[in-house]
Amino acid sequence: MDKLASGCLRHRAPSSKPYTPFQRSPSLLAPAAGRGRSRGRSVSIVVRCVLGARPGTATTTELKGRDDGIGGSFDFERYMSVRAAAVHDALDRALPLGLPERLYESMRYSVLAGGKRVRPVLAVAACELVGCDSAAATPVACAVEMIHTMSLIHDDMPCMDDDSLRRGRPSNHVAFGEFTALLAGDALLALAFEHMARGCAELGVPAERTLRAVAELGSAAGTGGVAAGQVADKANEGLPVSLAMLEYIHVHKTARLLEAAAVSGAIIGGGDDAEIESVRRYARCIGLLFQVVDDVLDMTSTSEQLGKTAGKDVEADKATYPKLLGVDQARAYAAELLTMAEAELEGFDADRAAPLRHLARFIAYRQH
Ligand code: GRG
Repeated sequence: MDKLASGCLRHRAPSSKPYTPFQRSPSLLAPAAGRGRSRGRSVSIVVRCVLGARPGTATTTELKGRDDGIGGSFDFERYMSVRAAAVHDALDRALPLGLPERLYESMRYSVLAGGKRVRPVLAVAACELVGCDSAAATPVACAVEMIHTMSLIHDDMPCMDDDSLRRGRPSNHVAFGEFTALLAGDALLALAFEHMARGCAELGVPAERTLRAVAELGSAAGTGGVAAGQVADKANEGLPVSLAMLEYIHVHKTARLLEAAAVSGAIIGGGDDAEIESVRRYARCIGLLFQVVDDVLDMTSTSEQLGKTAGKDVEADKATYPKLLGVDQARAYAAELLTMAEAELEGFDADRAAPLRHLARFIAYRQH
């Protein structure tokens, strides 16, 4: 970790101002001043590689956990695959084939195509972090994956990024045509909120928690997040982009949905306000970290490795962290974000925080 952290100080958060558009967002990421919770037992984690140096996850763990990866020590790969499989099955059930068949086929094609399932696992892990069973977070986990998938479908369309490859297969509009893809995205967005409302009610989640989580996800998808970030991204295409604007775009387009996934999970799980705000700060760090890593991977990986078109940012002369900072400094910034994210988990029970701690590292060290 020392090696990782040593290059992180050049872009340290300058202040702790609130979340405001067009403000350099690391200011949001400043760790909170002392929370009143006792520190949990530390987890034994060995980081074996530096950013970008090795495929797979970055962690080695002692294995003696429960079957789902949680226990006295922790098997992250097992945890991730069990939780991701549960989400996949729940998505499959949430989206049975119906009429109009082509619309359902198109929705299922993209939702069930795989993907890393980082956002839904974040929601589940945050729910568990605050002491609730993972099952309570299943509807919100599905909802966030539906929103994410719809954003990918629309992002690939000719009027947006015009990309023909997604999750290792032809993009939705290539497979189903443009108007079906557009409507599949629309329907997924609507279904996300319907599914969440119904699913949480069926599980007996208190209605005020569901409402709060719905507002969180709605804001993150729309004007407070993905849609706003995408508009700014498109409007600035071909223009010189400052670091502040780049960060505005990435915080909104990418980080807000990751943040909302984790925050919604913590809300549904019954976290108190202090816990929810810690989760928010953690997730803001990893949300931005996710995009910084994405930018680096776009520049340094192949399409085969990514399952989507590599080098698109460079080809389109897009502003990215490696372009503005250089690859080494972009990696150093990622390392700083990882350190800040992990610091936010220190007030929680270490066993319960282990999935989120490992998830942050998974995001930092991922290869696709
Ligand atoms: C959500 C209302 C609404 C509109 C969408 C098109 C659009 C507006 C936004 C584009 C958002 C976008 C595609 C941002 C990029 C986020 C990103 C880094 C995606 C890749 O996520 P991964 O790597 O993908 O988690 P997988 O396939 O693994 O799930």
